[in-house]
Amino acid sequence: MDKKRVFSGIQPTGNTHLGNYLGAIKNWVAKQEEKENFFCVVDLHSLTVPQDPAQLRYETRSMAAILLAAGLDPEKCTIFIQSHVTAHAEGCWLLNCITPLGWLQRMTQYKDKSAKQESVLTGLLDYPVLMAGDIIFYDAHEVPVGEDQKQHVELARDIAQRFNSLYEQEFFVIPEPVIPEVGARVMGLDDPTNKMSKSLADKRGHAVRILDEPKEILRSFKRAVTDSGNEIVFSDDPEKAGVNNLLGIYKATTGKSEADVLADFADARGYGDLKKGVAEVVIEMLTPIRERYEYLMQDPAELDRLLAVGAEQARSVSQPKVDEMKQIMGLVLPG
Ligand code: AQP
Repeated sequence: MDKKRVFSGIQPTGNTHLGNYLGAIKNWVAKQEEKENFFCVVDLHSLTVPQDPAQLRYETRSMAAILLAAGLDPEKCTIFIQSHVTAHAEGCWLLNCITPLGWLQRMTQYKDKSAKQESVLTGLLDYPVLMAGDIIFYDAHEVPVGEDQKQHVELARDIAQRFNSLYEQEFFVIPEPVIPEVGARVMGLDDPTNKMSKSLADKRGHAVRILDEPKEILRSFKRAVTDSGNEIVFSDDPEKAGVNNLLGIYKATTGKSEADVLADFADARGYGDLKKGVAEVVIEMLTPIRERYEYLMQDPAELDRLLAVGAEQARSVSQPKVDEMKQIMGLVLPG
């Protein structure tokens, strides 16, 4: 392997938002030349909370179209749907059998999400093991994710190390999380103390979605929570979390330095100008993606063809790895 291998995934749960784009997708696209990349629409992960089957089918194709529209090129990277490659679910069982339950019960996302649900599915607890397999069955060195997924990648490292140590061999590559310097944690526009989240994206004013029309994007930014002052500065002060979030979005969108960002708003007459300025650069960034997305969605057969090619490429890497793992663990492979 000359190039470093990269694996990352995104759930087809709809409402893909600016946080998903700036924290993950934008960086996947930017680095696709440098590394050997596997990008996965993780539909099995979506099943950890109840889904409407027809909606999930639609969102899965839609997510693939968003990735292509954002600039992922199937000639340069492998794009596929998780459930099309059965090694993920098969290998997950094997990893379940070496992962202590306590490791999963400690996961912050599990604690947060399960606390909000009356009936918690086993899959929600097991989600990080499936995710560990997604990564390590590809011998991925790097996992580009937003800040919220760092703990899960660390767990993937622990699981890989445990397997290597139990079976006394360097079988799995130990992956590293790669967190972007800017955009790693885009906060909700209505509540800048909590991250922008798909499950809240239907709430008025919470998120900007990748597929929102310009008018809607402007409206969402105009509603963004700020503070009672008028100072446009980057700041850790919780009081200024709203302004800090808006400046962070502007910085991640334009790629400018903090000094240049502040210079752009030096003549602003208040937060109204800040919100308008941020909306403008975000609209400019997202409009071509939405237009390409609409074009791609007109030809589902071509999308399915590209995804079938991706699944074949992914299978050729992960299935032999899982087969080898089975053999190491004492299972007899068929004839
Ligand atoms: N607010 C965010 N800022 C930066 N990065 C983010 N990501 C998610 N939210 C933010 C990153 O997006 C990638 C794909 O996300 P996912 O679909 O696997 O994760 P998710 O956690 O289900 O997405 P949400 O929006 O957080 O949905 P909820 O919380 O409603 O389930 C990942 O790399 C993630 O880090």
